[in-house]
Amino acid sequence: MSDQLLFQPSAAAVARTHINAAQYAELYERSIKDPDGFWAEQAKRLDWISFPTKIKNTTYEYPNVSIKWYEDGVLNVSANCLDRHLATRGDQTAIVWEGDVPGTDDKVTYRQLHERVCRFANVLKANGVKKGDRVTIYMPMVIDTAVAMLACARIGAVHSVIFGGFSPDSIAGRVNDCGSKIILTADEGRRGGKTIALKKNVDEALAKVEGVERVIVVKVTGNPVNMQAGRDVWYEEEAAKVDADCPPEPMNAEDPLFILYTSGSTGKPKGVLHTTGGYLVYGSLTHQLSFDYQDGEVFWCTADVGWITGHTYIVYGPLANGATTLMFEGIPSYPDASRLWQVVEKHKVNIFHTAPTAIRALMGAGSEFADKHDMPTLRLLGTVGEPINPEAWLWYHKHVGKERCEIVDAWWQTETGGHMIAPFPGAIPTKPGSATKPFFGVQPAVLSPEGKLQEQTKAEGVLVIKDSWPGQMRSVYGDHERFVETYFSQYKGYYFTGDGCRRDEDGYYWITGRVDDVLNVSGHRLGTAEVESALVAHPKVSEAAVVGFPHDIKGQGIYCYVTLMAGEPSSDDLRAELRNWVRKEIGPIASPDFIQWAPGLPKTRSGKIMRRILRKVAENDFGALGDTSTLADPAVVDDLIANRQNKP
Ligand code: 6R9
Repeated sequence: MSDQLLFQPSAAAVARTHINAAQYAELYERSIKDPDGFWAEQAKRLDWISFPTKIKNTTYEYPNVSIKWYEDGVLNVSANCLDRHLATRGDQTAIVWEGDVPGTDDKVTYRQLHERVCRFANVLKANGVKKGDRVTIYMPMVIDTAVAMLACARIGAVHSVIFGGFSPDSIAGRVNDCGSKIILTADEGRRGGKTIALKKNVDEALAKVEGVERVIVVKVTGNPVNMQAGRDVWYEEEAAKVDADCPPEPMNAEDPLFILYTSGSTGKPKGVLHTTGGYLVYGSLTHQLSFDYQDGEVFWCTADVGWITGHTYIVYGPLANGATTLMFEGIPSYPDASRLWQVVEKHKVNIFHTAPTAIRALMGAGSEFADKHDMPTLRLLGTVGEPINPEAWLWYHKHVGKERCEIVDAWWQTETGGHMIAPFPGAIPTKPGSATKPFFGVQPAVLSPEGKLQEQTKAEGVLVIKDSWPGQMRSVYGDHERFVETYFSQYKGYYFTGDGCRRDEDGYYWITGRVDDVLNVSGHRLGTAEVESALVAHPKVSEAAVVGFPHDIKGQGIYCYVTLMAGEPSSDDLRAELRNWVRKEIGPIASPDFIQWAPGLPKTRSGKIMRRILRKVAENDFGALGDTSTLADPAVVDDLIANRQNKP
């Protein structure tokens, strides 16, 4: 596929856009030359209790990295998402909810959402939650989950949302790390025609952590669950005891808003910390401009609220902008591959946003599902989470967008809070597979792996960012040193993204994927180290090494090399047992695709596993194993090649 396939913005997109090509160029330049002036101006999009006089105060200088934006400003996120809209759009729909079961739906207006958030906030207070306390949220895709997040923001509590697919062990680790004393959950979740035992998972997690005093349970399916007296309460009963009057807590712009755990290349998941003012300015601005959101439109992002995409582009960005945001409880393939398109038509969606893995899966199911639906209201399609292959981009454009919709491929990360590289619709021509150009205030740079700045336009290497933007994470919760070491130590003076990229002759960025030991499986981040430590926790496993390999639908699959304890016989049953074990330890997203028995792993004489070789074997690329002379025992490589797995 040529880089030169270029799509000009449609006449309709050019006519309606907030920002045209000339304005993009001019404002981008201003945002870099005068960040204080530019971001002070942008801050006016929010309601402040006290408008900031200090705008940017950041340094990437190792090891004194410090990031502050709007540091003397005072505001409340929930007031910005709710209260300020009541006078102008109190009766407008804020959230449309589409249930897993076709035919089930719901909606709330801004006024109703405001009331529900205030009531939930009072329930939190009545249960002892104070400003600064961490609140774990392990809930399904229901309106009450957005309510719970906003209720935390209203009283200044810091939420930590855990994706409903994570296991009890993963919950326990996250609850323990942030020291949260309260968990908000539901009896069960629904997904793809199945139920997910959320409360049961919380119970199992709590057998492993101390300090949790209260579990508040929202009724979703109504099936019976265990309630531990003195610890567990039903939300509905608590809500009946409080009123719906709860003034928003004035928060400093740099007060924490939430923690979200994400995988890195080493150790356990990190608690990415986002704060109040900069996050909301950046989240709401990117939501408005990268999707060219305009009043009255219905915006649908298919992510789960358990991920950053759900935080910024289901809840905070859209609601800060007074948008109508759609929350979908189900999955793209249930009951069949036309579900998303039925929902688009049913709720008259204007902007639709999903991940490449879903696009590839739906493409694989057959174009006829999308072709049956005209979806006349659709005008813009987003893609996020992993690199999109041009074939999937073109399919999306043709079969979903009917060659009429703009496509916005947005590159960003949990750490960045909002979009970083993405085409402004109506201003920037797109190339299938490229996230195109940086957002305001974002200065990407390409370095050689050794750290040399590539100054020429056409370049390839690792992607770093030169200076801070308001949505940037501020720290790793409870471990600032880990923050500094992870993102600022390898390439001094830059924020290291962990991604590789190419910049073409037009200055367009093409993200090529992670250059560290982070996997991207169906758009979900997973550290190889996490899967390895789950495997070695099994009593029959002595050693394990995990790498990614290209997977048609998931983007990357999980390939595991496992060395068993001496004398332990290998078998397909054990393979199945290990697969289930990893699912149980981490969650179904970590389920290994392949497990290869490896009597030995390729190690250097100093004992380091040579992952390069393991990756090549997993990729079936034996011609390019490179230098194996530093291996302690070169013979292990022949054994690995001879026993490569090609069926699960
Ligand atoms: C938002 C989100 C971040 C990693 C990131 C990169 C990959 C995300 C992408 C993309 C190519 C895009 N990624 N968007 N790669 N094109 N448009 O996904 O956050 O879960 O933290 O993942 O995802 O590798 O570094 P997160």
